[in-house]
Amino acid sequence: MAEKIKLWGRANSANVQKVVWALEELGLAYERVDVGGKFGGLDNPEYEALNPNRLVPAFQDGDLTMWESHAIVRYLAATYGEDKIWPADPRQRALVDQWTDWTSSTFQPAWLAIFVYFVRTPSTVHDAAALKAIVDKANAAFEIIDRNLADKPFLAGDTLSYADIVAGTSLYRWTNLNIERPAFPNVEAWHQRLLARPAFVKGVCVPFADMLAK
Ligand SMILES: N[C@@H](CCC(=O)N[C@@H](CS)C(=O)NCC(=O)O)C(=O)O
Repeated sequence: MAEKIKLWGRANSANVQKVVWALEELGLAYERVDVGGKFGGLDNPEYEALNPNRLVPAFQDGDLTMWESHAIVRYLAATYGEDKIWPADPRQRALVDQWTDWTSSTFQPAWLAIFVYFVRTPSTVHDAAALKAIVDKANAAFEIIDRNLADKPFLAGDTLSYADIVAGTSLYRWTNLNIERPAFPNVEAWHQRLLARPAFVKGVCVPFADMLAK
């Protein structure tokens, strides 16, 4: 029998959450091992052999060992997705890749900067102007998503793709942090659509209060 898929990484890591969501979405059996954050373990030579960056996630499927969350999600989509989260049509696939690459280059750095601010900065020393500058940058990226979703339910079209998985992981934290959020009705409708999916709720809606600076 094939070895079970093994995912290394704490459940409250955004990049691990993408992989959990994809695994759940595809109904795959897997084992997740808590490493990173308060669990430590990333500096062990055994872990470094799985991910030389000493970051989570790391991933194993049989004799395949790999890292980089988006590449892992793409692998799962290609191997087990059939036509589910990995469109076969090259033109549709191009749009999925576009939103996925944009998430890496632009969107994730923008929204994660807000989270990192709350992780590193105790509320007693919050600098309103500095926080606003970070939040404005993230909101500009959310606005691009909002405009895109004006005429479609998911980022690349009519059905959920792995682009929704890598970008939608932002929504739980973004909506649960104490920040000013302009009304983005299409983002909100997308969020509600994702909340109806048990795989999103299990993978992404993971409490994070204990990660924030007091
Ligand atoms: N580009 C990498 C980034 C990985 C990354 O930055 N992981 C963070 C958590 S989201 C990490 O390992 N932090 C150290 C820790 O958890 O202890 C990916 O997408 O897999």
